[in-house]
Amino acid sequence: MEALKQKFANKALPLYQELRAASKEHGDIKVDEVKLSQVLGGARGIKMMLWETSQLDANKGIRFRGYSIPEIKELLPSGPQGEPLPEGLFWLMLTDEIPSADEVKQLTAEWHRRADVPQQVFTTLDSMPADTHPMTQFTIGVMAMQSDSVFSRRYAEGLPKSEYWDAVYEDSMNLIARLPRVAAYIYRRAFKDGQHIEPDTSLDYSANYAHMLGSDDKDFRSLMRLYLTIHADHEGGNASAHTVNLVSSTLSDPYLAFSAGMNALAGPLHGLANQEVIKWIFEMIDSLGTKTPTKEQIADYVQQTLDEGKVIPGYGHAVLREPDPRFTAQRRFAEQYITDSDLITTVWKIFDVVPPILQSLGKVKNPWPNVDAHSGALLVHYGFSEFSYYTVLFGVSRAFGVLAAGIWSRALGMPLERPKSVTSDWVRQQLPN
Ligand code: AMX
Repeated sequence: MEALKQKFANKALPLYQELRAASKEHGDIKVDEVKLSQVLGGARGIKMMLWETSQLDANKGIRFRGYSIPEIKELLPSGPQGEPLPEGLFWLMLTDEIPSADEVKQLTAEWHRRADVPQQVFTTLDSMPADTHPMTQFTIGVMAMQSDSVFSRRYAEGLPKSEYWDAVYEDSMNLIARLPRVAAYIYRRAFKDGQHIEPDTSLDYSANYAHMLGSDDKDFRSLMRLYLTIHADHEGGNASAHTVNLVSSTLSDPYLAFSAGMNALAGPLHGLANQEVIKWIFEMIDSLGTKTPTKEQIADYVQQTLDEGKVIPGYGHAVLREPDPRFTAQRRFAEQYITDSDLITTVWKIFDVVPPILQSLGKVKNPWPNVDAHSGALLVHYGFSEFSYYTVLFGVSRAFGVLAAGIWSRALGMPLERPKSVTSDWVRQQLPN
């Protein structure tokens, strides 16, 4: 058994016993109360699922196994310019241990070994119009691999419950390994006349993905390492993670569950916001006729967007109540690597202008930027201006978190997820006369 799988098994199996005992002996402990406003308000804040890999603090942002993004950047094995390798984050999420550089190297090699994409994926993608939205191609590409699922095959053969996690681990490792090839294939067929680039197995996961997209720029490789690390997980309640959790709780295999989650990520209030942000900025620049808008011009454009009944993409969050540390990490990256971008300067001006305007509306709970407010401008800087592709990058990264969490869920014996719904008649009956 490879080292990562063994380490995971050593951690997970005792925890399974511990949580079962806790549920049996202390199952009546109350952990939450649900208000009507939560039932009618998208279930915000209701504690109702176990998610081992990360936890989100409203003010401090995401913690991966307790580590903040600056700590992750400091502690995880990194690429040549110091940006963390997402391989290390995956290891941490599965084992609760910071891996050594050598362990991360082994994981990179393991993923290269598993990275062969079945021909039917390319055939399926090639049968669709090249201008099909890249996120649609992505979920279809993932679904085209489902017939390879180790979990589905072994389940049909009578897999015992105690071994579910093992088969889910195999599928998750294969899926993560294959995603860059599938995702790069979609990019090249949609935007580069189908001129595909073969993988380079001498590179780490992120650099190889960047290479297959068409860039061997060393700074872009670093950006990809950072990007794939910081987008990987955001606890379990967000729409894509929760979808994966819900679907996999039915014992749908990781291919089915992950592609379901990607359909949630493809919504404009969630992962599609990264495309919406840059689209909105380009429209603003077009409409103002300048690439260097002033703060006053930006403020007027923000007001116009709000007057049209639209949201300001990249701002606000269902949980966060401070600027997203993932935004800040991207800003730091830009400060370090990029000196001459009007677009990035505009992103920073928007950051100065938008929060007070949203605050003045009196209803927006979080006026601060989220992860999506910055990423597009960085990608455009390195030549990737095809913004309809951006959510696919997010999706490749999100696989690390949701699939690691999925392995945990099966190892911990999590049951079918099935919360309770109510009708409006029921709601009326609760109200005072
Ligand atoms: N611009 C304008 N209005 C906003 C707003 C924004 N960026 N963010 C919130 N609001 C509005 C809401 O639409 C809602 O208005 P309503 O009462 O008239 O319907 C009101 O403020 C209260 O909303 P909230 O409680 O602050 O936010 P929420 O938890 O319901 O929604 C989110 C969170 C992210 C969907 C919302 O902030 C939003 O639409 N932001 C813009 C889209 C975006 O950037 N999404 C990406 C989020 C991160 C991610 O998942 N990748």
